[in-house]
Amino acid sequence: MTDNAARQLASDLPDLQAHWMPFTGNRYFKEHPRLISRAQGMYCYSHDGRQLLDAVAGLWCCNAGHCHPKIVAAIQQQAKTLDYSMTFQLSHPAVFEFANRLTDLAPAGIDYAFFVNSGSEAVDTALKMALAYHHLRGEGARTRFIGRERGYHGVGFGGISVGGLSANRKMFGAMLSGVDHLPHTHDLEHNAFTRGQPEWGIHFADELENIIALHDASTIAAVIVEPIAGSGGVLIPPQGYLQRLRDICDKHGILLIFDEVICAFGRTGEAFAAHRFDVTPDLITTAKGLTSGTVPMGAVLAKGSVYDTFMTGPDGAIEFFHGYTYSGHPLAVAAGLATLDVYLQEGLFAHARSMEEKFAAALHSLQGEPNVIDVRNFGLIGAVELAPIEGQPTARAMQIFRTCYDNGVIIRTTGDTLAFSPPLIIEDEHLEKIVESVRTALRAQ
Ligand code: PXG
Repeated sequence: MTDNAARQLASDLPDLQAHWMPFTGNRYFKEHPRLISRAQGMYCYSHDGRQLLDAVAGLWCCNAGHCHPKIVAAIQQQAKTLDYSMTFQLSHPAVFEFANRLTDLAPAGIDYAFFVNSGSEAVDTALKMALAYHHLRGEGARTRFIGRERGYHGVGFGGISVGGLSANRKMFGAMLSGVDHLPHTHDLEHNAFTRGQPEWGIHFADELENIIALHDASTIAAVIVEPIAGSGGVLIPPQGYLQRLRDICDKHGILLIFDEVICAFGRTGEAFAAHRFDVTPDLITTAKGLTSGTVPMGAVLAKGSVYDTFMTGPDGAIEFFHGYTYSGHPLAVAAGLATLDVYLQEGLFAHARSMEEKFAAALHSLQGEPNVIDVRNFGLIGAVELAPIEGQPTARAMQIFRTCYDNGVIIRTTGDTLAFSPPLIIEDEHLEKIVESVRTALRAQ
């Protein structure tokens, strides 16, 4: 038995050794484990009996709150009715219903849903759709993608290639070739402590014209951006920025992909950020809130004009050579249908919208606390950026994360930014507890 195993047995923990944890400092974690054993509504409960208010909805995903009884019941029922059905050349009824319901909810013109199992798969699928779309239209030279600095699009080779976070890219070789990046839109000098969308910064979109001029539009397949960049630090698009990207893409025949893995399903107070910003892309990637985080699932939602381009060729021919064993898995579909019911029947998108001002006011009340250099917000997504400790980037935010955890609140950090994306069921008392816990942690530094 390892030392760890002995210690864990003594404290009723499992042996932590064999699990290679994702995006985690494994050695630190295994010395300082934090395990969540159950969750309900706004709260998680740790292995050692703490009640923890969840200010990040799991990992930006449990939008309906944890263990919602209707979603739980739907999953239980499905598990004993149909565990699995092939979805290649055979299928099951509910997946069609889910696609219809989702596309009804999506912006006008987005009429088709392709199911996958995660955000990363959604991104790779959308990139492949874009390449194939141009190929089918006789423009096979359009093979380049334009992503954005500080963008996060998951961890597949496509996603890290168009993504703009150096740590996620630097050890993984050449990735996809032919990718360029827009500049990110974060500028503290002009926009620090802005509530909602900054007025300054639309010109960042014009950089797309320069990139197009460099490579020529005839070589570019698609531009992919998160409407609000999440993992890269919660970067809110300047006013008019997304529309400008749309206009430039239209002018040059380039597809626009919105990666709404975080932004969809009420995060901005609407079903999709595309609604809230009133800009319709050609493809939307989504996941997370699609099933409120309960069963892994993602989707690519496509404009009719994209789908129609594929619907050619001989009768019976497969139009898109792509799909996953678990595309449209019955359990995920059941969870997704129940999740949509909960969102709509309980008015959670409208509730999120109604909490937006209070959420903004609460976060912005942290302006002036020690080392706070920016606060930004949109919908129920927010960030507090901290001045890094010299020579120790990320350490200050991690310290605040740990103090908040010890005080019963789970927040998320990205770099030296604290990120907030609470379940949409949040009420005043939760908001107050989150902000006071962060305030206390900031003052205790
Ligand atoms: N696109 C976006 C915009 C995302 O936020 C993905 C794609 C990938 O989804 P999957 O399901 O493959 O993880 C994401 C995921 C964080 C964090 O701490 C965020 C994500 C994943 C892990 C950590 O900010 N977002």
